[in-house]
Amino acid sequence: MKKWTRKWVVGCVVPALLLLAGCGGGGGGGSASTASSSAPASGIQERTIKAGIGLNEDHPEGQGLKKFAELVSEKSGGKLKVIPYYAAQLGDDKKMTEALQAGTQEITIPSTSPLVGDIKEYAIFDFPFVFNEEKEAHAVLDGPLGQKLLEKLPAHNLIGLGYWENGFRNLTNSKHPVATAEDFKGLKIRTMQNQVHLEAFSALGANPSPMAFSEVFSALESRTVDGQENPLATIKSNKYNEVQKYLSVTKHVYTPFVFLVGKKFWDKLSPEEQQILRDAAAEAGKYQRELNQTENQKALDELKAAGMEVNEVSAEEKARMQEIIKPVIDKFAKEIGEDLVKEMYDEVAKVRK
Ligand code: TK8
Repeated sequence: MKKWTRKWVVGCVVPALLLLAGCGGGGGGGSASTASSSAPASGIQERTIKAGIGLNEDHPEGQGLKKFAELVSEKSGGKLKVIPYYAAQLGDDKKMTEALQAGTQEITIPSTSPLVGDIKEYAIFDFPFVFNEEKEAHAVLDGPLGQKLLEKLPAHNLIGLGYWENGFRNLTNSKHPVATAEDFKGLKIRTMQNQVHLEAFSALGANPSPMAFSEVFSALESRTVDGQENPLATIKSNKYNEVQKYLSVTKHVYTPFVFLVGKKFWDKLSPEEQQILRDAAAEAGKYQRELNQTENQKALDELKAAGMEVNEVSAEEKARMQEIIKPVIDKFAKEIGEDLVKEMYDEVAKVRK
């Protein structure tokens, strides 16, 4: 009895606002005992939220995360404190996602590509040459298909609050410009840990080597691999120009970021707290995408100025690359579900009309 009283005092009387919000309801002590173990009915508690990403603070993803932290603080009257960790300080995409599932980290914003081992449907965003412009990708991600994929996440102990942007990926390497399908031959290219990327680069005759993101710079520097592929702002932010000579504007695939919250943590939040995180992720995401597009445009000139040799890739050559990769894509489309793949192409066609 004594114990129960102490718990009640700590849980309800001390945070006076919570007394009204979470523990009120006329004398039944029941709601007090649920406050620490499961979702409170309402109210905002003091919480510290660890949010880690793979990219640097100066990258649009880092700036978006910073904005998210500010918005959450604002909306919660300073009670919810998001602590951002940049540059894979807490680990790479896969490791941080596992930490969310285990409940030892609250938020991460990884590329969808390394999640495909768990959630195979995300592989549709690894198909090369599906999107030509950002707005086509956004239509798919923000529409019913993107939503459907977010709904797969809770079964994996994750909650998805929407998609941020890494963007169109381009190839860099230390050997020669890549302008034709044949130019891939023999190049040792670091890819994300993703089967579609692996098989697509193999089909082009390259020698792909899957690797976590934080290992890429030193692998390029030591020439363990010849090249890598990432969006321009990411190439710039991670200073790959210091260890790579050639930048080929392949725009071969658009890969998104997915905003993830650990379900174990999410289930402890009140509906008000959940709404704050939802709203802040959407608002900061809009800001992040806009900034990302500006940065991607600026980065090309900056990388040239930094000494990279840049070449464009013609539409004809891209079509040839697409043709070579087609058997790989057909195979994965079967595995993922051809309806889902068709839904994606239909949505893109709608935007193009
Ligand atoms: C950052 C990664 C990265 C991705 C990669 O955490 O691994 O190449 O493009 O941006 O998600």
